Amino acid sequence: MYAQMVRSTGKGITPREEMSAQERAFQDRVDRDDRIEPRDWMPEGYRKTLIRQIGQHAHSEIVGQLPEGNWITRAPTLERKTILLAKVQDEAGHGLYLYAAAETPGVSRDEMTEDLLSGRMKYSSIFNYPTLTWADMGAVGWLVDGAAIMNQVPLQRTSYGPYARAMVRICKEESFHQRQGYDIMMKMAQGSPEQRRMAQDALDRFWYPSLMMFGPSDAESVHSAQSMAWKIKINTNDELRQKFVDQTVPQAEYLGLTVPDEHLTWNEERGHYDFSQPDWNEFFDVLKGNGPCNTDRLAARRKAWDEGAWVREGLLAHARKKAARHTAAE
Ligand code: BYC
Repeated sequence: MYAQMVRSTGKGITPREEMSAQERAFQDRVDRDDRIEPRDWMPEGYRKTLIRQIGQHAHSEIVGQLPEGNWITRAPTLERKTILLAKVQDEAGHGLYLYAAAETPGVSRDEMTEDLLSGRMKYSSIFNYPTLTWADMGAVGWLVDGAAIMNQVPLQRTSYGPYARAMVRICKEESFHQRQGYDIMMKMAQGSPEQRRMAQDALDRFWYPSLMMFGPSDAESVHSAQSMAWKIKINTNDELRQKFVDQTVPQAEYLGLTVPDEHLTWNEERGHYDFSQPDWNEFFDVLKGNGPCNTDRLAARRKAWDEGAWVREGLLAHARKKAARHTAAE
């Protein structure tokens, strides 16, 4: 019932010789790094990919508030509470910019929400994991926002203008989020033995789900080739995952914590860390709706949607009255 349905239909790139003249001219614009704007002609596949990716991203920001919202009333100090509150509010703002960007290629926010609630649209797998202790607020900021930034900084150069522009502010705010998470981890890692244990436990539980955020391996990624040709995606899933591991392992070492991967080693020849892949069966299972929190997350979104119905109806009634008054005055 709460499945985030796996309905990938990507089939790789349309070869240039099979493109219409209009599609070729569009691809040339993308290749020249022109920005595509909402009123420009675009292939139907490009439009659909934008709605899928930006919409999924918007849903992730909104659902992403839930695991952290859980800790606002439980934050250990007033200062931590205000910081966390500000972060969660930022995520709401990100959701709003992204819904606005996703609407520009021609879908309404209501339709996207209905698609989320019916399981036709996804949100990031990471938010189907619970936040069990205060250290999880550190791990979420450090690892989850860290992974989000790794993915989103290149998206500032994505070919679609409204998406690229939304990313600029989002990335600035995500960078603050990541630092606040790392700051919590530092305090915990330098704290009592119990606090250190909590910090290690949070890293143990969030490490592999964070690696999953970048999506399936390149060999399994159905959309990467076409999305990269259109510059909706700038890097492959595996490239970003590797960059994330390379950046994060020294940060864990600085904290004195151990990344839960016995195969993690620096590969001098490649100039990168070798690391274990996440359990991809678990990833696809979470996408199908079977993660620990899928049911709760969608139930919370459905409740908010249902309880907000009177606001939407009131706004629509007001807009109709205003339009009627305007017409009568003319
Ligand atoms: N979770 O062909 P692929 C955040 C789906 S959180 C769920 O590689 P694509 C935040 C994928 O949609 C991050 N589903 O797909 C942080 C596709 O299924 P559909 C949100 C996933 O799109 C802190 C299928 O698997 N960021 O910002 O080329 C607090 C095959 O995958 C996931 C974004 O959304 C996943 N992890 O690449 C609050 C960034 N991975 O759609 C908020 C923008 C894959 O065909 N998005 N799938 O049914 C992207 O960069 C890309 O969409 C992805 C996936 C890298 C996520």
